[in-house]
Amino acid sequence: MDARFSSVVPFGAVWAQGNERREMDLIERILNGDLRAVGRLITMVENATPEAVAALKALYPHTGHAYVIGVTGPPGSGKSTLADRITGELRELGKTVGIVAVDPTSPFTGGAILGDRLRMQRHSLDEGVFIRSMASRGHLGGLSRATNDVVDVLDAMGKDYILIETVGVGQAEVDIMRTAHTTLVVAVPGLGDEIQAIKAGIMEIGDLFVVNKADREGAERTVLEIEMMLEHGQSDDGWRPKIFKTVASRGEGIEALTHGVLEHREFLFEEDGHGRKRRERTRWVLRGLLEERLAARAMACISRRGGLDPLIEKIAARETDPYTAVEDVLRTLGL
Ligand SMILES: Nc1nc2c(ncn2[C@@H]2O[C@H](COP(=O)(O)OP(=O)(O)O)[C@@H](O)[C@H]2O)c(=O)[nH]1
Ligand SMILES: [Mg+2]
Repeated sequence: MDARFSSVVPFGAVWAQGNERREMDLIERILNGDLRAVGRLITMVENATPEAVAALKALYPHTGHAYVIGVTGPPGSGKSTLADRITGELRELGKTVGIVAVDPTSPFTGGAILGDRLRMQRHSLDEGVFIRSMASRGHLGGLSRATNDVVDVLDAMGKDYILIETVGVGQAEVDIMRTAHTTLVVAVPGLGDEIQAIKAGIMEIGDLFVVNKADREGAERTVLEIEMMLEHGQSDDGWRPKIFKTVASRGEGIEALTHGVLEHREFLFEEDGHGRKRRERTRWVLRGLLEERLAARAMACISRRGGLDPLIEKIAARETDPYTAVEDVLRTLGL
């Protein structure tokens, strides 16, 4: 028999210790900004492994320092180009930046993300910038929470600013933006209907509005349209959303936009809005986790009792009702 296996310490315990050591190592490396370790953990987060949860727990005390900027708007409106330009401005201020490009439609590294990479290539050799794209596949608990976790990882690795770029505008994007302190909503001239379409939900979460591609005809009208929409809404924290015109591809208007972000940041700090946003984000993460974990336990309980189908049949036959069935499961779980 191999001498390693005849040790007095059971093999399982040795293995667990080895695992723990590897995990500590991973945490340490991430805190030191090791890019490969960060990349590995993000992949683990994307695959929702138990090791990812353990690592996120260990990293959590080291989070809460980064300032998170969300960039959302229709595909092709110039979000990646804007993110790239804002990154340039922040780098000039001596700040480090993490970029998370979220593409819920692409099941693999598709054209859009490849394009994003190209547009952000300017910073690909800059050690102060970390870029990561995320696809939608297999996110237990949803893409928005996985994104939130990835932001925590970049926060723990010490990035000063983190930019989250979404692919389009919809409910998924609204959820993703919950992680951001400042949300930029990007529009382009000549997309009147688009603005109408994004009016609900997205308009409410915008702290700053960007009319990009201002080199195109109709930029002024788009600004007016947004102004009109903003007049109807009233932000509950006293911040008056601002509108910026940019030509991201030429870098025009980016300095003013970046200053707008910093101004909103100042505003949040003064009004304790920073703490409020953090608590809102925490509330949302907590609720999401609770729902997910409780539902998983309930489903496990149901499958131990033969699965959902027999239960559905019983309800259909009026032998029981959905309320009683759920109460039964909760009682079994001790809830
Ligand atoms: N004319 C013009 N084109 C731009 C501007 N900003 C970005 N683009 C181009 O618009 C296309 C889409 O930009 P991208 O940043 O990928 O948009 P995203 O899908 O929102 O991330 C690219 O070809 C950019 O070069 C701009 O201000 N004016
Ligand atoms: Mg993009």
